[in-house]
Amino acid sequence: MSTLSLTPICAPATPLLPSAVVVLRVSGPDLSAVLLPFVALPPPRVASLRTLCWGGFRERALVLFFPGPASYTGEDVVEFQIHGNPLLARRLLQHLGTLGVRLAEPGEFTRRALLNGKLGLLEAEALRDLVVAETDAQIRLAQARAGAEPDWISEARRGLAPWMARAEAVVDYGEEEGILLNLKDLAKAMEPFRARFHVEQVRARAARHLQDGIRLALVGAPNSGKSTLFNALAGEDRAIVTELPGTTRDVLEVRCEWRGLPLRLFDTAGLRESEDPVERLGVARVGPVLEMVDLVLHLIPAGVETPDLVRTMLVPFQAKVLVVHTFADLCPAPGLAIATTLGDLDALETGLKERLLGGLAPDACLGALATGRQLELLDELGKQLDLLVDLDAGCFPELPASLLQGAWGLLARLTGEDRADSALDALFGGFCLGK
Ligand SMILES: Nc1nc2c(ncn2[C@@H]2O[C@H](COP(=O)(O)OP(=O)(O)O)[C@@H](O)[C@H]2O)c(=O)[nH]1
Ligand SMILES: [Mg+2]
Repeated sequence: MSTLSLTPICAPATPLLPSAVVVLRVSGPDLSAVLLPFVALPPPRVASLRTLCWGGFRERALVLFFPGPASYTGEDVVEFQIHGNPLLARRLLQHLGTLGVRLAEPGEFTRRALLNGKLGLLEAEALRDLVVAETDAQIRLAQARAGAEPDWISEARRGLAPWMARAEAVVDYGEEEGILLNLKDLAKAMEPFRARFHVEQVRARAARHLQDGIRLALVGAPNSGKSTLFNALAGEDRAIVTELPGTTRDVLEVRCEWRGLPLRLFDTAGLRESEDPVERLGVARVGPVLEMVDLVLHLIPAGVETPDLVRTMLVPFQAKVLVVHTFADLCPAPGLAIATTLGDLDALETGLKERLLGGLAPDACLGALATGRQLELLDELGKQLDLLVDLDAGCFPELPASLLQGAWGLLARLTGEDRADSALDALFGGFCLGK
């Protein structure tokens, strides 16, 4: 493994807050020489006490040295564990600057690890999600993705390679050599991969909802039970509930986990024509919420007609509307019906899981792809394979060759082997400093 020779970088690996210990991390080539004027590095991987002297400070610190390539970044890595004073930490970082060690950009340690082949793009994306996970399930999902590349990706690569070679040979020498590509055999060979990609698409959609959290808007006419449901799902009394219509006038937001679903809930003002300027402002705020959420729960009290205003407002969002009949304790209702004040919300749980997780149990999503980038590429792969399996017998030989190449390229983009800077920039922009 060859490491790229880059400027040494440093960053706090722990938050800079008054605390027991702050860890500062340095990565770069040949750190023994770079840091020599400041500290004699201890033997590899042995935590050792050193007295660090600079700028009038005398700090007893624990120092760890991980020589490259057996380190997180693949370069030499040094960790300083100092007393948890944020100012002291900043002063030490400044001092490292005088030794030619610059402050790292967000995610730069992991970026170097990736460039040095210590981890793949899928793994790096999983690490980012692990760091920001807010629920147990999100941590488990991110951890399951942080291991080796999924089997089905390597299997698809192995399966595609010989066909790609054959299809290209047909394009290059087909006529002279009389080589032909049997499209039926090709379709037969591709079918298992196509089937697997489609399974992975379903799993990835569900995993993405679980990993990112689900943005859910509660919408409907006044007094349809929105705020009551909001409080019930959040497990706390956040929104004011009254029998008076028009109580909720602003958008309320809460993050919670409800029956295993990580939710970001939005309670909204009841939709109706109103003379009250404050209520009108509240209604005007519903539109942008409808735009940004993953799913809209349209609450309709059982046995009550939906007002035209509500119907009209929801038309552009039909694809993400789920109708929920409320007050099922007072009146029988068709379809998804709940009685919030009685705590009867089972139908909602089933409906949400069916709609958002495709009926999969959260554990069935472990190890699935889960980011928007991954999902987009997976959808493209699915389409590419659909085309390959359905090729017309009379098609030009260039077509299967280019479809196979396309699929191959998509797999490379998925795992980051194409080293596209745009994907890396997007990813590491979302990292924290020192990771
Ligand atoms: N019986 C019954 N009453 C409910 C139910 N959901 C809400 N309510 C009551 O209906 C009234 C209006 O509810 P609220 O949540 O403020 O409606 P919103 O205007 O849509 O936010 C309150 O008095 C609630 O206690 C339900 O499922 N059954
Ligand atoms: Mg309300």
